[in-house]
Amino acid sequence: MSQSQKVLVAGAGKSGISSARLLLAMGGEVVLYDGNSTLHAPALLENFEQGAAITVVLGELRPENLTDVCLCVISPGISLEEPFVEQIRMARIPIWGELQLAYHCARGSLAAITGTNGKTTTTALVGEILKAYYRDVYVVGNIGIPFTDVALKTTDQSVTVAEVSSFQLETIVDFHPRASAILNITPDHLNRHHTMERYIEVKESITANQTEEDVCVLNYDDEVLRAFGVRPELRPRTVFFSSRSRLTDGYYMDGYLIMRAAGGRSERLMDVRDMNLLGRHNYENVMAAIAVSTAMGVPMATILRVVKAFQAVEHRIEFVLERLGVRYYNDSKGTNPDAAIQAVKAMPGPIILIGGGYDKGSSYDEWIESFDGNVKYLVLIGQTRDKIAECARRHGFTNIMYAEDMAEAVNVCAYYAESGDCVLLSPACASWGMFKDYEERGRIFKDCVRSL
Ligand code: UMA
Repeated sequence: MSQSQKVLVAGAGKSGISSARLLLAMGGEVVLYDGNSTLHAPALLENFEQGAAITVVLGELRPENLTDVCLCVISPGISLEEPFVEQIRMARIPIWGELQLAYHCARGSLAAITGTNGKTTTTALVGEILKAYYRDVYVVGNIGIPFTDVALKTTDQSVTVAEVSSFQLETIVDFHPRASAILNITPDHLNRHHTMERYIEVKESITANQTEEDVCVLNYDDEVLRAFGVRPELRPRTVFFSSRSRLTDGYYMDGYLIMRAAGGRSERLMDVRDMNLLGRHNYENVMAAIAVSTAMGVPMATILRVVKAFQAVEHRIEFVLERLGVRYYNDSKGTNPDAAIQAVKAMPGPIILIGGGYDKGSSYDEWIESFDGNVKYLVLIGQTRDKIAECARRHGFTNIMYAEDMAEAVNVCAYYAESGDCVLLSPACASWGMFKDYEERGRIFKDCVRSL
């Protein structure tokens, strides 16, 4: 990036601020654009040094804002179908995602983890494993710390693990991880990607620039990924994991044991009862983390030691507290029906469930079916309340209550819960509309629970 280069950064959230800082640090000039005209430009500028070569444009992007712009770095939350993106394309300005910019500027080796669910837990676990073996480790991406935040700190010796969303993958160019993982693909974000085919294609593009020397870790139990793993044009070496089938090569479960197989010979790695994570989906996350960490050069003894000590990440089936014999769990990261199904299945007792939120165009049928007699009451909040209630009634589930906010929802749950029950926040919906993000939703839930 040279002094003369002017870059339009689209989106003034975490990714945009961090991209702008990186570009400025490299000597570039930045136009920071956000479609939300109610943002406050002076407050945004406080994120930068005084006199930095940055201007803020809010609301409408005008043609003159694109004068001399040679690149657009777009935030993951912005759809490529936004009208201003067409303006940028017409001006023949290349579009990179924030992830691509970070990759372009970063050094060292990289592991990248995607999938509809489990990617935050798997990324955090791989991060802990890498930290136990390497000195200079960064854990970044969709997990909450933009990769652009640390890109300039990385060195040839550093190791980075990135949680990568489909939104970020839409705008990669030469993004090339040494190890990639696709944990599973179930319907999500269809309001953005429109079809399942397109969503799958975007997820699979994590391997687009990998070579024969790289590794791609895939879930054998996911039909789409099983077929993808044996496609002749897939260049990286495939490593499968399975919680349902005995594999001749890869990682699989034999009862409670995680096994590693190579050339038809199997060895026992660990007993899942020796770790703190609950549920089959977590055993899958652990197998994926073992496979990725192995591909990143960490010895098995180190990997297993860290796996056994690892605790659930915040907001993902996170145990909050026990009160009057009722256990409270925060699964605010259950932002789609599939993730929420996993949380329902992982609960150790009858459930009083808080669900609902922003409508991403999901279908809730499978989620409601997964209740399977284990959910006593469903307390609904947010925009999707009516849609979920209607779906639940169609499936014969009628123990439904509405709450106006999280405090009311938690109070209703506490009132109906009996000793031995679990109160679970696992909304199956995004948080937008009622909360800034799923983290805020989870924290508010925990605060309400603690003040019961
Ligand atoms: N904006 C526009 N025009 C639009 C849409 C948004 O200008 O059409 C502006 C908004 O006004 C806002 C800014 O863009 O000011 C927000 O940008 P963003 O939505 O990209 O959010 P960031 O704060 O940059 O956070 C992003 C990720 N958000 C999304 O992908 C929606 C965060 O993932 C991620 O942690 C962060 O970068 C750091 O890498 C969150 C997420 O919800 C957790 N991810 C989705 C998920 O996990 O399901 C993919």
